[in-house]
Amino acid sequence: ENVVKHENFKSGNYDTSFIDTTPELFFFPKRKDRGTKMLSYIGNITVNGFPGIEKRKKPVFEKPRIPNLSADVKAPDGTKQILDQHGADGLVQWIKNQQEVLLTDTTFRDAHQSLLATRVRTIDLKRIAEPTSKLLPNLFSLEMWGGATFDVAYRFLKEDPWDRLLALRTAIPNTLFQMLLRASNAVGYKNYPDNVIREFVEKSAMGGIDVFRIFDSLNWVKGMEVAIDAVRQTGKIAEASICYTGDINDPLKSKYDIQYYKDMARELEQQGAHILAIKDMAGLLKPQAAYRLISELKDTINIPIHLHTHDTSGNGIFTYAKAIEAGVDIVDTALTSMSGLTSQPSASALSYALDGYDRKPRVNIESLEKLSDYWEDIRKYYSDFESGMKAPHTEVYLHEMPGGQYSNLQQQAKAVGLGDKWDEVKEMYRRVNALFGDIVKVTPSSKVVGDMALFMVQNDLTETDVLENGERIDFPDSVIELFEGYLGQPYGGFPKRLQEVILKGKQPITVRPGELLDDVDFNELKESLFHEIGRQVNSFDALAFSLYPKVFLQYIETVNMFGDISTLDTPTFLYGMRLGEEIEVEIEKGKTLIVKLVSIGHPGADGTRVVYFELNGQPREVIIKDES
Ligand code: 3PY
Ligand code: ZN
Repeated sequence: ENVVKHENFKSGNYDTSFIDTTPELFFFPKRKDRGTKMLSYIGNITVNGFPGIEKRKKPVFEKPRIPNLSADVKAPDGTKQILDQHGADGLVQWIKNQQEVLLTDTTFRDAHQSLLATRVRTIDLKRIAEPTSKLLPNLFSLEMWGGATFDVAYRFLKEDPWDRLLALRTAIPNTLFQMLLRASNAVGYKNYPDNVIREFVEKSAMGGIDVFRIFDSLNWVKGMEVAIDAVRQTGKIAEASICYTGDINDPLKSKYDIQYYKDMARELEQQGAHILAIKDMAGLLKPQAAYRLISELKDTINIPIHLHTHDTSGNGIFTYAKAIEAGVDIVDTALTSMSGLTSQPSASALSYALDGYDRKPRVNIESLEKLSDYWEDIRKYYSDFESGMKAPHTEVYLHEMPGGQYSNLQQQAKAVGLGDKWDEVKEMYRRVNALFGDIVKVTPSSKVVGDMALFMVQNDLTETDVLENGERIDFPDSVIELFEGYLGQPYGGFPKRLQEVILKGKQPITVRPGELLDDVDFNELKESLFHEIGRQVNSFDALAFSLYPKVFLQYIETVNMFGDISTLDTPTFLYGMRLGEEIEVEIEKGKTLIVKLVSIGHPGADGTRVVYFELNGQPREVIIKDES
């Protein structure tokens, strides 16, 4: 464990002499009993339940179907080797030479961000990593990191997202790894100092990210400059995005017309983008509009085009088919059991849809189906995080909510007691967008629209109340920050009257927020964090702390209390154990604990219960506070 957590190992800067020349690896901190810590976690979840999961007896799940592949079969070389051998420009040339449309699989990131509130844990990704690498060697990339996964890993899953990156990289040597980077907002919800962005990109590249999909939540190109440059410095792929909103073929939605997209595409190409992404985060790009957009962009720029959509309306495959006809180079799909609705369209469905067409992607249907079986089983673990959407929602064309936000905002609404007013919240989301002057809505700007919608429903406010009595209203912090200019500048500017009532005399900024923010002194930060958490702090921890100090410290606190719970199987992690059940936990390679839940005592006068286990056959007890 110490070896993998060590800085040099994480940065890839090591060789076989690493362990001999790094004696600090052997000064283990005095180890508290790992077994007891883990039992405390299991006991606590068994007695009190997991946040966001309806408390009930742990369901019995089938063993997930993992494709049975011979261990001697090596993963064939793929796009990763092309980048490593021929560099970014070589890879771009290779993309241009492909006749077939290429696929990015999003199952490891956007699919579960969009369907399961980002809750899929590393252990479930790791188990299918090697089969994925062997069965899908023709993918362009695997989107497997970034977006909300980083924050959610620390905040809810209590695991280290960097470990996910390193583990998957080891298991998948042949396919490009792609991440979603919110430009100056990194993987957070606000602008960070420039050196945090540069450091984050550098360390992510070292950890194994090859393709950085960079977007600004207001499509403000200035806000993307630092991130694009930072990625280019690493020799990796800068895939700069235009977030698609509105409808280029609807004269009533003329704010974002075809010219707007062409101008922005040209700007991003000039900024040094290797690939242009059209990031249709809500799934608003209709088939005919896709044909027109891709055709006209192809005539405007020389770099490859990568299209991302969400299937919320049910039109995803049709949109892709038209985009492919117009010459799009790469599209984003998910494995069937994790596709559709707010997620990406299915790779298999697309492949079948293109039967007989010369740009049909080069993927093996049988392989896709086998991997999909695994995800069908895994998805059941996380059923409490599903949005409840059972059929396509064409209403997305009205509220324009990003697929990745849908289940998250719904969770947020439940958390503030508005679970039964979800329809009202969605309608308010649409109205807030209009009030804000029709802005691009994608994290974090979409979160601000969501926060404002919740705020208005909760306080029973209308647009008139806001505009006429806004001086007396305390708006959510995120709304104030947006209107101060701390997320950048929206196309066409902020509505003036609204900005005045929200800012109450404060002056907004119009420069790039990064120009005003002081660099973070990472050495100083590591030093003070070392004192605060009482253990060595590597660059990954320092970055996490600089992005979300509170969340990171809470994560450390949980790890101190319960140890490394990322090794627990997901049903146990989420539901605890059934009486009499026995599980195995591999806490490190070759070291397995056998845990049996024997009985749970009645609550004592102080509200605690004794939970009785057997750990490797020995009786153990933990005392758990019953929160009910
Ligand atoms: C994210 O930023 O997490 C998104 O998925 C935006 O679409
Ligand atoms: Zn998306």
